[in-house]
Amino acid sequence: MKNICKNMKTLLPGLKPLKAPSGLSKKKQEDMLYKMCAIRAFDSRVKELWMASEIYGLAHAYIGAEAIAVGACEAITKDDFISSTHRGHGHTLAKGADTKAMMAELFGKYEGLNRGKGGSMHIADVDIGMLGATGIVGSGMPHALGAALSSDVLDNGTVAICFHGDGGTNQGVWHETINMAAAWNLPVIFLIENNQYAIATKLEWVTKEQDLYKRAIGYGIEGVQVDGFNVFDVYSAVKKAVDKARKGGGPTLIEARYLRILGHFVADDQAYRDQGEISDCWTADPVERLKEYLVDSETFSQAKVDKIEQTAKDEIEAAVEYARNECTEPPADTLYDDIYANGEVII
Ligand SMILES: Cc1ncc(C[n+]2csc(CCOP(=O)(O)OP(=O)(O)O)c2C)c(N)n1
Repeated sequence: MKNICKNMKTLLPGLKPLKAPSGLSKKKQEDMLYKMCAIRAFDSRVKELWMASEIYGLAHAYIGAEAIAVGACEAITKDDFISSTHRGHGHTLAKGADTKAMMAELFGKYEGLNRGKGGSMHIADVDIGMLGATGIVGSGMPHALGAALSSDVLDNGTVAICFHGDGGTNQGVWHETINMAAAWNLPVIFLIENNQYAIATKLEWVTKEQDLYKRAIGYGIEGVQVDGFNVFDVYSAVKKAVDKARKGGGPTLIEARYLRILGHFVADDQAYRDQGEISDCWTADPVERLKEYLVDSETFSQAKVDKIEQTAKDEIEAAVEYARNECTEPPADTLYDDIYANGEVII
């Protein structure tokens, strides 16, 4: 593995070479690489399209965090649930959303996943258990709790994963949700994506205990810290937590440590940040680390890895072309559709 800077070592104490868990099939490893490459390509194009004013609404790239969403979603099934954040493209793609319908949504087109009304920050795909991205920090917590409560009431064995940032952990709803999940022993995994920043605020400025997983002790549940740049680490920790939750073992708090590589939103130039720290982040690039591991471990040839990456890029490019050229603007008379569950609008 390439040199990891001192700062990185301090922030990511668990950073070590990748190693696939024993028994993880080649197919699963290929899926992981494909999805991580697709997320990277999707958000790289979103950044360009946003800067060119081709897509609407604020957009937050998931670049650098791909290992977290993919590692976690590979450990659950289509019937399970996830709740998301303002940085939700990676979660949605990892859960299996259609790339064309997703890109159309960001273009504000009628063929989009949410008919163009959700956009980047409120994208949802309930059919695959993706309960929704949300612009309100911390508000995905009760969504996941509700899904876990329904699993308990219906006794159907499903689990819910709640993705959220380190900034979200200082919201009141975070504490209320985990306390209730713990007290009622619900099948939910709280997955903190700790990238050390909430917009331009460093975690250390606002939180005394930097190891956020340790908060689990206060709720009487298990807490685990993993390297968020390492897809296999995330996968193994989430799989263990999911297996436990399905057997009635209750919630787990997982802190996936990574560093935000890009700005808070796609046009943020991070002038408030040490530029050396940003370039150092790229040495831990989760996509490159996975590609390197798969070739070095002779799981796949370099040609196969290149092909997987190119196929993912091509899929995203086809999604851009579809959203740009084949989709339509929402008709004006659909403005009030899909706002209330029963379709009634009271003005
Ligand atoms: C309740 C609430 N407070 C403040 C904001 C403004 N805001 C948007 S994103 C953000 C930072 C979130 O940081 P974090 O949860 O760590 O997620 P990250 O962006 O790092 O992935 C803030 C403060 C908001 N959207 N909602």
